[in-house]
Amino acid sequence: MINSRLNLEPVDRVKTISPEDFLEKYVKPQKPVVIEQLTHEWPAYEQWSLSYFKEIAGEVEVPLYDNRHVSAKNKVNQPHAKMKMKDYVDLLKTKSTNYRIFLFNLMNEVPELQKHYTMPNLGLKFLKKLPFLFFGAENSTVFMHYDIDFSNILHFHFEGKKRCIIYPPSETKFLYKVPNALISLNEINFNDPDLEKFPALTLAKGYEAYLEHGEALYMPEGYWHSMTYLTPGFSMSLRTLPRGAKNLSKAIYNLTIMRSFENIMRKLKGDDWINYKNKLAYRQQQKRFQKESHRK
Ligand SMILES: O=C(O)CCC(=O)C(=O)O
Ligand SMILES: [Fe+2]
Repeated sequence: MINSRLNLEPVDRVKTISPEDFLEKYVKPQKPVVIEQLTHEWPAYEQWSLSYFKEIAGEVEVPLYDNRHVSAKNKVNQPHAKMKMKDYVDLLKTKSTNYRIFLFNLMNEVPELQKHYTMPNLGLKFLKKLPFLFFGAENSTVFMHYDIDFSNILHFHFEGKKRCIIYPPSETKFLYKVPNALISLNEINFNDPDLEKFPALTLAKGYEAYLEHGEALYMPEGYWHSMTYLTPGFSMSLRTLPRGAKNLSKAIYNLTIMRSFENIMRKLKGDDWINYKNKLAYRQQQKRFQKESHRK
């Protein structure tokens, strides 16, 4: 375990699960679970590796992201570099890069990959058109965030080993959320948090999971997640739309009003807007923390 100072319990693990049990025990209560053998019948389970992707998608130009902080110039969704897949896989194996592939629909470029998996029979309808891929080198970390569309996510991991720290939406109030964004303060390292500076984190109750080749993590709607690649590897995520009207309307709000407002403010105010939001996030969180501690 990398740190035991955050309040994290291990995610439940099952080898396999019936759709009835999955819906009843995990989807209804919106609880995460790792399904260890969901991919064992897939050709992907045998075939997918970094070397295989180099072979089958070597010439595809892939967008890459590193962990530079958000600024008016560097929008969250804008790639920081591009490279051919074959060169990227070589770089990954040298272990010394922060560049990650994030939310890339490689299946569009290499449709053959779609023959290597099937939609899991878990009682949820996954969106066939949106199988996203993520790649990372040893020790690269994906900042703490939740996904804009509030979907239920099945996150499959391949090749390496990965650590996932996740929090239910109920914990948002302790996570130093940046206003009008879906991220925690960039400055927090969830693998080694400065709890003197960010004491509210000690109140947040979350989960952690270590994923190995072929394992799938179910993350319910609006769950916060931060992933660390412990060895070079890659993941695929499948998603479903939120089930209730409340989260669906939040998703629509995020994708429309929140995004446009953010873009306008960044255009008008640039980095001042981003610095203002970060300071506000910290101040508000500290105030809430002090109130909460008084009550105890
Ligand atoms: O593991 C990663 O690289 C990011 C995963 C993620 O953010 C997601 O599946 O939504
Ligand atoms: Fe995500």
